[in-house]
Amino acid sequence: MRIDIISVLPELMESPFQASILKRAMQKGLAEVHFHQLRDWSTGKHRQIDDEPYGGGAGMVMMIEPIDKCISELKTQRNYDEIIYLTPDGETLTQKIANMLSIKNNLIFLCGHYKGIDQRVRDLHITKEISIGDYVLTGGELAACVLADAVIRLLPGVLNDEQSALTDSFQDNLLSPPIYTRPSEYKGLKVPDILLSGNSKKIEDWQHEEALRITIERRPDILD
Ligand code: 6GU
Repeated sequence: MRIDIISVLPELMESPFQASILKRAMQKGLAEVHFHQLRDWSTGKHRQIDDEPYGGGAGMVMMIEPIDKCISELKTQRNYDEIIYLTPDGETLTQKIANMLSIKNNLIFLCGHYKGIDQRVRDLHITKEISIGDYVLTGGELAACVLADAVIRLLPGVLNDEQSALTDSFQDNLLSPPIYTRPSEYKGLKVPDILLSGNSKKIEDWQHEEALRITIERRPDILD
């Protein structure tokens, strides 16, 4: 998978891809992420990429020209499956959306800033608008990292069997059951006996019941 990320602050997004699982995914050639500095596409004097809104109002609007030039150039190089604008008024990111994107080959993520982008960019190029939750960030960059992480970890070969994405919370509409590791007792706090029983059928039943209990308690909205 290839992800092209367009932003005025690409440096903000470097470290998430330089550690742990995402780093390994890059090194193995399973994913490549390319950053594009939007200002490189400005034709203005001071590499300007925003301007005042028509009709007035507070805040600046990201101009159509630099974004269109950047996306149009990328489109001449390969076919993109989705061109995604990260914006608080987009569709809220879910595991289902991450699963769907993980089977694509080429994606563009466009990070918004200021009051947003000229509507004509959305009409012309954007195929999907995604938010990562009901709160406001200063820009789309952190959201782009969240989305890239959620998608890249699902690519075949990125996780090993132990890290398998199939047992993640949300993947089966259930949150995860409680987990424990050694020691079996710490300051009087004991690991549930069932997990030490060696009876894998009983353990599985217990884990499912606990997952169900926790989901009903915390997130009844995600249950089938
Ligand atoms: Cl994608 N962008 C911004 N600026 N804020 C957000 C967001 C995106 N998702 C949630 N809040």
